[in-house]
Amino acid sequence: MIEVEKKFILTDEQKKKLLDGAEILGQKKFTDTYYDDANYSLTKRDLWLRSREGRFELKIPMNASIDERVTDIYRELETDEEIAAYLKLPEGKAVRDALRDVGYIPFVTIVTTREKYRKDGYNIDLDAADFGYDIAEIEYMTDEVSSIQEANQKIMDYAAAHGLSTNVAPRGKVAECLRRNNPAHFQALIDAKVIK
Ligand code: V4E
Repeated sequence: MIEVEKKFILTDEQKKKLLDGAEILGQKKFTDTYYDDANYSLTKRDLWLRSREGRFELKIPMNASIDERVTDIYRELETDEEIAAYLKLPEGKAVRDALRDVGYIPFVTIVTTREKYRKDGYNIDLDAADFGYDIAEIEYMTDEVSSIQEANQKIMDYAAAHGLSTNVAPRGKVAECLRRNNPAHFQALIDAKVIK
């Protein structure tokens, strides 16, 4: 699947307006552990490998350059086979073992409590991360590359119609956690123009 999403830090008033009339899909709590090697080889290429509740997932960027991007666009690989093939991991081993053998180790673990909503065809997630950071996402999922640009524009228009500023890009949970706890990794991602 391809995910097109935009992050926001909401005021109480913006949250009320955005959720007005939304269908609540539920609340869940999950743990993400992100992996990289000592040179930050994955994240410096904007590749995000994580284990969510024990299942590996890899986000692959489909974005324009950081200065041009208006939303975050990533393709998601969700099977061990796809991830092992993409990362060219040694064959014949469980992904967790193969990752360790080639030097990918955990660099951050975040527990998120997420409220999920649906409104007008969009997924709206309100996340509270365990290190004290709240962030909202408006998200559109597609499996058609041809509908990415349309989704991009629709999210921007939708956000603007709800009084949300679209010319700021708040840091995601991982970026903010690195800023607070791992300045060297954070700076490497800024230098690589992966985050601002
Ligand atoms: C893509 C990315 C990271 C991986 C985590 O992505 P995120 O969407 O924050 O996580 P989450 O929990 O909402 O995943 P979901 O449940 O939606 O699959 S960490 C950093 N990035 C890139 C990134 C970026 N380039 N710019 C900004 C402002 N934030 C994050």
